[in-house]
Amino acid sequence: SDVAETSSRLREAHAFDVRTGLQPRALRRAFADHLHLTRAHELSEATPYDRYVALSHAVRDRLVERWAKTQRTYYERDVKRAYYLSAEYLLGRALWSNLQALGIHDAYSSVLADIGVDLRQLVDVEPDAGLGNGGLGRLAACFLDSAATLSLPVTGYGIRYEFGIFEQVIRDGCQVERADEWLRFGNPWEIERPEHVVPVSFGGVTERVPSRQGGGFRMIWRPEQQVLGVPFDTPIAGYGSDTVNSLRLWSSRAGQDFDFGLFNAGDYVRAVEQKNQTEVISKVLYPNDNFEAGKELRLRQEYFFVACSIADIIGRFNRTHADFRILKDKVAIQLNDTHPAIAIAELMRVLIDEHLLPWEMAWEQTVGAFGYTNHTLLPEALERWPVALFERLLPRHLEIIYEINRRVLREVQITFPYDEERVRRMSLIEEGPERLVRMAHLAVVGSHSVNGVAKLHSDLVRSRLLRDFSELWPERFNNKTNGVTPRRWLSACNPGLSELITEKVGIDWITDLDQLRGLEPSADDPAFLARLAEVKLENKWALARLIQEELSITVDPASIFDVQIKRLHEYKRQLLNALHIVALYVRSKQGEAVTPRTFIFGAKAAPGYRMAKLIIQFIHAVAEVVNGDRRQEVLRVAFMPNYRVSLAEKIIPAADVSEQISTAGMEASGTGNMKLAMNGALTVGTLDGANIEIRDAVGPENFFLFGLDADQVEAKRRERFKGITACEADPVLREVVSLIASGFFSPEDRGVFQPLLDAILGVDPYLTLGDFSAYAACQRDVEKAYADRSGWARKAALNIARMGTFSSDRTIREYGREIWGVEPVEIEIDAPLSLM
Ligand code: 4GP
Repeated sequence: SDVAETSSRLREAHAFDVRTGLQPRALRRAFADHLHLTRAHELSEATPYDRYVALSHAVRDRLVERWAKTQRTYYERDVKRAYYLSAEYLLGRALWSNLQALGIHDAYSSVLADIGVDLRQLVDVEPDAGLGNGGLGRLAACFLDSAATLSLPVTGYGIRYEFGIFEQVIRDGCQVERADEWLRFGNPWEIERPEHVVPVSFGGVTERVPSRQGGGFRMIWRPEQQVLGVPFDTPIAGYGSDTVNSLRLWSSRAGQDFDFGLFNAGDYVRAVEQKNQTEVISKVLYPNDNFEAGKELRLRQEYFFVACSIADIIGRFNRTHADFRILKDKVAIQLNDTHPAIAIAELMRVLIDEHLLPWEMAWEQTVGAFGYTNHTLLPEALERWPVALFERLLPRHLEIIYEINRRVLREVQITFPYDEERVRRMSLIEEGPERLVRMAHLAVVGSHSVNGVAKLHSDLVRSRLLRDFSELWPERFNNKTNGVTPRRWLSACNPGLSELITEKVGIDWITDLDQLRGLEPSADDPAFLARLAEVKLENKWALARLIQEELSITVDPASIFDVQIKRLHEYKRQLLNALHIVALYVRSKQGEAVTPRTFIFGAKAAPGYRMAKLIIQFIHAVAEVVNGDRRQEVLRVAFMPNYRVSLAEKIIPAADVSEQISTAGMEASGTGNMKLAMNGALTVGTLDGANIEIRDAVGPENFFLFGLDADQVEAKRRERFKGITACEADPVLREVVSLIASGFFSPEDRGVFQPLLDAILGVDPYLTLGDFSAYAACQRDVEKAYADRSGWARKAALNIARMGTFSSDRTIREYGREIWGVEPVEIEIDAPLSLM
C-alpha cells in the first residue's frame, strides 16, 4: 500500500541517523536525551509531564527536516498556496497525531514499554489545545490535517489565545467556568518566530494627501496605536506523506515605541498599563458558539490576526513577485466564517495605500483571492459592527468599505432598476437607530466563492440568508459538505475497530475512506458482526470505567449507550432529549418494560447563556433522581463535565446511539454526527444539516428519522406554534411537563425549572414540544431495533461501511480544486543526515 510504502521509505531514509531517525535505537536515545538535556531529569525522578515533554520534543525533532523541506519546496516551485483564516482552531492533543503521522506510534510504544513507561498514559498528560468553541474550530483542525495528508500547500492563520475555551466544572449541578491555562507549563509543539513580527495599527484618522501619480489625491491612514503580532508556528504533519504544513498563530505584544511618551513623562505605571491593554488582545477566546457578543475587544482580535496574516501573505508573495496582477494566481484566502472578513478591506488597503494599485486592479485580485464559508443561519450569530466603533478603531477600513458598497450598490441598481428595497437589503451598511456594518455582506461581495457546509444549509444560504446576492451572482454560490479526519476520529480513537477494518479491507482506508465500502459484504457475516459487537462492548467497558472514576456512577455496558455531545444550545435541543428521559422514567415507574439505557451528555454552555446553563442544571437534576432511584435499574444519566476533543475521543467509540436532534434548518451541518456514525453508532436524527446526506449514504433503514423538516418548521414558526398544543395531544408529554412543573426534580426550589417550561409551552421557537411525540415514537423503534442484537450490529456495520464520503479529505480536495485552485506538491526529503 502507499502508506506502508511511504513509511518504510521514510524509515529507510532515516535508518542511519542517530539524531532524528525513526529506528528504535534512535527513538530510545532521543527520548532519554530530551529527558536529560531538555528537562534536566533522570527517568527515575521525571514526572509524567516531564516525560510527555521529552517525548514531544523527540517527535517534533523528527518533523523538523520535513517541515523545513516542505516550506522550501513551496517557495522554490513558486506554487499557488491557500491560506485558511480562522479565529478558532480546536486542535486537541498533538502527540499521538504526530506519532501516527510519522508511523512510529508502535515503535515508540514498545521502546518506552522496555523502560517501564506507558505511552498511552503519557499521551493523556497533554492538555488539549482548545482554541475554539465547537464545530467551526474543530472543522478547521480537521481541514489542516487533511490538507497536509493530501500534500496541499495550505497554511493556517489564527490567534494564539493564552486562554482557550474555559474548563467546565460542575458544582451542585451547575456549570462553573475555570480559566483554561493550557500554556502554563509551556507548549513543546510551537516555535516562536520573533523575527517575523508584524506591527498592527489601530485608531487615529485618515488624511487626504496629494497623490504622487496623476496629480490627484489619495487617502492615508494616520493611526494612533500600534501593537505587535508575534507569530508562533506549529507543525501540521501529513499522515504517511512527507508534507509538514504550518499553523501560524499570532500573539500580541506592546509596540516598541508607543509608550515612550509616558515613560519619558515619568508615568511608568500608566505606560505599563497601556502595554497590558495591547497585550490583552490575544489573551482569551470569546466562549460563544453560534453567537456574536459584539465586544470591541473581539473586533480588535479579528483585525489583529487578519492584519498580521495579510502582511505575512503579501510579504511572502513580494519576495518572489513584483507584479500584483498575478496575486490571485498565487494566493487563495479562505474566510472561516465572517470573523476574518475584515481581511477583504485590509487587502484592499494594503494594495491601494501601500502598493499604490488602482482600485479596479486591487479589487479584481481581492475577489479572485478570497472565498467565504458560512457556518450558521442563526441571526444572533451574524456579525454586525457599529459604524461608530469601526470609525474609531479602523477609520481607513470604513472608508474602503463605503467605497466597496458604493460600487456594489451601483451594480445592483443597474441589474435591478427601480428596486430600492433590494438596494437597502443588500447594502453593507444597515441603516437604523445605530448604523451597522454587515460583515456577511462584506464577505460575499469580496469573494469569488461563497459556500455552505452541507447541501441543505447551502440551499438555505442561497434561498433565504443571502438570496439577493445569489440572484446577482449565482455563480459564486456552492456547497462543500463538511467532513472529519479519519486519522483522529477513527484510526486513533478506536484502535479495536480500526484493526477489524484493516483486517477486512487493508490499511489504505486511513487515507482513502471510500475503501470502507469493502466492509459491506461482511455485514452479512455473523462472525464479523460478532467481532464488531465485541469491539463495541470493549469500548463501552472503557467508557463505563471512566464514568465510574469521574462521576461515581455505575453504568451497565450491556445497556444502550445513548450519546449527545456538542455545545449546549436551544436549537440543538438537549432539552428534548432530557424530556424524553423523564418520559422513559415515568414509563418505567409505571411498570412498563423499558430497554436499559445509559444517557451520556457532554456540553459546554456559553457563560452568559442563561437558558443553556439552566438546561445543564436540569439534566443534572434528572440524573440525580434517575440514578438515585433504587427501584429502577434500567436508566442511567451521565453528564460528563468539561467536554472537549480528548473526551470526545473516548466517548465516540463507545456510542450505540447518536443524538442529532436539532430543529430542522438550524444546524448548518454538524460533524459529531459523522464521527459517531463512522464509529458504528446509529443516528436518531432530524432532516437537518448533514444528517440528510448521512441518511442517504447509510440507507434510511439504518437511520432513525423523526420530526418536522425545514419547510414544516418554517411554516410552524410562521403560525407561531405553541408548545401547549402538543401537550394537549400527548398524555405522556402532559405528564412529563406536570412532573417538572410540580418541582419533582428540584424539591429545594420548586420553581427553578419553570423558565424551561415557559420557553416551550408558549411560542415554541425550536419546536421542542412540537417534535416530542415523533421523537418518543422514534425512540421506541430504537428499543425494538436494539432487541435484535445481530440486526443492530448489521446496521452499525453498514453505517461504518458507507461513511467514506464524510472524510475531510474529500471535503478538502473539493476546496482545493473548486475554490482555491491548488495542486498537491510532492515533498522529497533529502538524503539522510549524517553525523559530522
Ligand atoms: C458550526 C455549525 O453550527 C455546525 O453545524 C457546523 O458543522 C460547524 O459550524 C462546521 O461547519 N457553526 C459554528 C459557529 O461553530 O460558531 O457558527
